[in-house]
Amino acid sequence: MRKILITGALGQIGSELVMYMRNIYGNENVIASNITADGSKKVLESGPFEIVNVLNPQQIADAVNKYKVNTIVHLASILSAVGEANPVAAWNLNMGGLFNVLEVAKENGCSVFTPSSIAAFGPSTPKDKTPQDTVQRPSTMYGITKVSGELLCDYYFKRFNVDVRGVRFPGLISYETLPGGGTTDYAVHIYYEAIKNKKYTSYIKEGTYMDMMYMPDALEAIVKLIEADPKRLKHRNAFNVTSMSFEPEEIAREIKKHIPEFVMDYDVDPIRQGIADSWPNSLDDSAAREEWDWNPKYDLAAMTKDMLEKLSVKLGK
Ligand code: VAH
Repeated sequence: MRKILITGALGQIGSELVMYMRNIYGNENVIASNITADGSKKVLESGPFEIVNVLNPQQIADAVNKYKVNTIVHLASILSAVGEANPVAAWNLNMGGLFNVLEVAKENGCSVFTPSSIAAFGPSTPKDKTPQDTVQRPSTMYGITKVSGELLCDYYFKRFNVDVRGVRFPGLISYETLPGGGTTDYAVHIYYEAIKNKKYTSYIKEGTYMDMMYMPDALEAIVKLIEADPKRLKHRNAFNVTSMSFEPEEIAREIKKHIPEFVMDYDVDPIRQGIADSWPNSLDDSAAREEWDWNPKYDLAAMTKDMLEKLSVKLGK
């Protein structure tokens, strides 16, 4: 039976992954951990919770030993926009935290899942249908930590036989917990603003394509890869995964099908626009489909319908 420790469990992915995994593996077998206890009551009250600062390896080891953990899902990370504002903090947390998790996993025989990102690609990467194996020269500190993390995970697998796996997530869209300082966050905020104010001012300019994914598909991808037959895996860390690629005008048009009076204008943020311009327009996710049956269910139309329905309830509109 899996005993799973999730770091960053009160963040955008973690707050939903904890509940998703508790439904599959049992509440007591999924230990949520976070640097603070400030977040989802559902997570805090439905199963074990520990305060863990991933920069303190003893706290990770104590949680692993206390619950006899055999699987670590490492999500604690600083995202792209916050990372550009605080590059030293981003390097320290993203690399220091991952290193500590891999060392604890090595010493305790744990497997590891940790996500990379489309941010691991840069301006010299082929932009359309970006291949699984290609040039990776990211131009953001976040992207540098992601490609470095991919290489560190490959090293721990090859050198120490730590069963570590990961995906390159695109922008993740969800209604439970807001994202924490990314570049793709506009694709979440637009839904909140459409319901609250029927208008949105985008900080990403028209025509800027980025890969995106609805959270239900992301949660399924994590568990599918964790449970995949290792003999099928030709890659391990950082499978390209995507569900859709769109630019601001396309998501606005889809919202207008539900809220006809919705209007969008632009006030472009040069920093986040520069980050977005350095990323791919679309990924080739064929390796994930071939090696562990990746198969997303939500496209832009289905995601928009569900997001607006769920947010109308959440926002009492
Ligand atoms: C960010 N949402 O914008 C994250 C993600 C692909 C982007 O890594 O930084």
